[in-house]
Amino acid sequence: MSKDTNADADVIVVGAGFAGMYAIYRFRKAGLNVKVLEAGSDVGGTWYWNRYPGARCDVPSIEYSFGFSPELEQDWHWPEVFSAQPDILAYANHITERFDLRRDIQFNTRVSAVEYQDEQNLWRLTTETGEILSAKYCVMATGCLSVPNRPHIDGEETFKGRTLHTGLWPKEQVDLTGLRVGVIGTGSSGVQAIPELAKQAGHLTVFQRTPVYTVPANRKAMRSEIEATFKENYADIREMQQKNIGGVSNFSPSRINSSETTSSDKRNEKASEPRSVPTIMTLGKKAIQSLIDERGLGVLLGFRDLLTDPGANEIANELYRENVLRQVKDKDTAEHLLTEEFGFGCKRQVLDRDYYETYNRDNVSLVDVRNSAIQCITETGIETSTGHTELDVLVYATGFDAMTGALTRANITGRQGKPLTDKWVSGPVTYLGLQMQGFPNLFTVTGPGSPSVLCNMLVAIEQHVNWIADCITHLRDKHIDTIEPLASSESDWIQHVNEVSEGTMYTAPNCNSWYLGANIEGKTRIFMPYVGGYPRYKTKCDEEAEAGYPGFQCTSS
Ligand code: NA7
Repeated sequence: MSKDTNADADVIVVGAGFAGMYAIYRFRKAGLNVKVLEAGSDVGGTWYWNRYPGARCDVPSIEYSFGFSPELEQDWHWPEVFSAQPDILAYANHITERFDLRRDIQFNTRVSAVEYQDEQNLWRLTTETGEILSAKYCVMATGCLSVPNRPHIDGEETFKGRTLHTGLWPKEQVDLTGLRVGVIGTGSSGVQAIPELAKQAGHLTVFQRTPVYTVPANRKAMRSEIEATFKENYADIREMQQKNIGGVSNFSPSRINSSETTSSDKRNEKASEPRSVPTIMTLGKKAIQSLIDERGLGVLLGFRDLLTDPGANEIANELYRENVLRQVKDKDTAEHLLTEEFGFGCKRQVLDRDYYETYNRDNVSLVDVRNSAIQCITETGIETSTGHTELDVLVYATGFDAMTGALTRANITGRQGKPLTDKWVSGPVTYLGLQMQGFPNLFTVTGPGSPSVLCNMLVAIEQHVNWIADCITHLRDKHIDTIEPLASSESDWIQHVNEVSEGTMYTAPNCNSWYLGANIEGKTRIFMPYVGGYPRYKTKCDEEAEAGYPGFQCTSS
């Protein structure tokens, strides 16, 4: 119960992924009474739902971890450099126990409406079971990749086999031994799942609409001496994250210098160290091929001009194609696994374990649906324009209604009952990805218009939750009833978000990514995350708070 009103809590948070979990910890610290509503039966969000074989994080675990508790940092052990889903979920559960978060979470509770009550200045949330809860502040911690996209395919309801989605993978073991399995989709989820499914299935057929750019992931176990070095330097790592465009320190134990320099000297050195990284254009194709021979295709990602210089991007594409053609034995399959339609950097970079090698297995076949279009799903499989594939199991690895899906589906209405979907009819409009005009005291964590998915999510989450907690504390201290952005702040910000994305590989006309909403039929094509970099973004948020929120309208009774 809220101390100030008859509401059920001071703040209701929707979602108990990492954002909702940290919100409990941080809001409690700010003296707020918090209640979290979560659709799943436990914590973890993305890592709770995405249990498909091969699911893994593409940010090193030392970095993809919370920085708010130095004790937690020291105590937790990551078994691998890039963690698998079970280890990340174990981390989420550990945090939940350690900070006693469960008592403020109501599980198995899906929110069906989020409505602002003008008269009472309260947010009223209705659950699917008809329960009604209210609070002065509402925080949507609903995740960026939390609404699975399952495209409609004619005849899908007739399929007699089992249907699965990577983003809704069952908790219990799925036994595919000896079965004929089909996978639709070759984004990150498909690419991670395909090698694992191939090991289990009798036969695996991959239905690919668009070839992917993927490079081998780092698959090293966490060595104890390396882990110790990371842990000794955690304060520096966190500071470096704050200065990095993607919220990742890229700290390397080999960069630690002699013991003569003080810790703060080292910090300053590292922060200002110029990166003399050679470019694709200066090194040239032959030298880069030698590097690929030595260290794998992933070296291509180390060159910054890959994303900014079309000439460099073209060289990278050529090298990529040549190397994939060498790896995949069947030349026809290899050709189909490659695209010339768009370059590196348009879509989120995928990291894999044995993706291309998997196509050399006898029990794996590729159907390129660009020239063998899916016509329908039948009782026993998939019918394409070139034939029928018999299947026992069909796996949709078809992604998410990203960034806005969870918000537009929550039936949010603001002042005078105005739906958020009306406001966002031409794409999401927010100020800093944190708030929307017309929706007072409603906050979004890692919302569209913030760095979110282009940043280390745990860094982005901590920054947003801290900002929201400080904002609510300010409102309380100053006896302010409502806060929402000025219309001009929103329009200026959205203009800026669009401007910084222009001319990047992300928004090239031939690029159709989920960043642009292009994977969802009928969704407005607009680049949703903020690509101007985390440090620049954080400075802007800090300036707002320090100046007393001049970009927002506040009201007091
Ligand atoms: P993605 O990256 O959106 O990939 C979805 C895949 O599914 C992609 O290959 C799509 O092809 C394919 N797809 C979608 N609809 C269809 C239909 N109707 N027919 C055939 N193929 C289809 O989602 P992921 O889950 O892999 O990854 C999302 C993010 O999660 C990832 O970037 C990481 O950040 C974690 P398309 O390219 O649209 O032609």
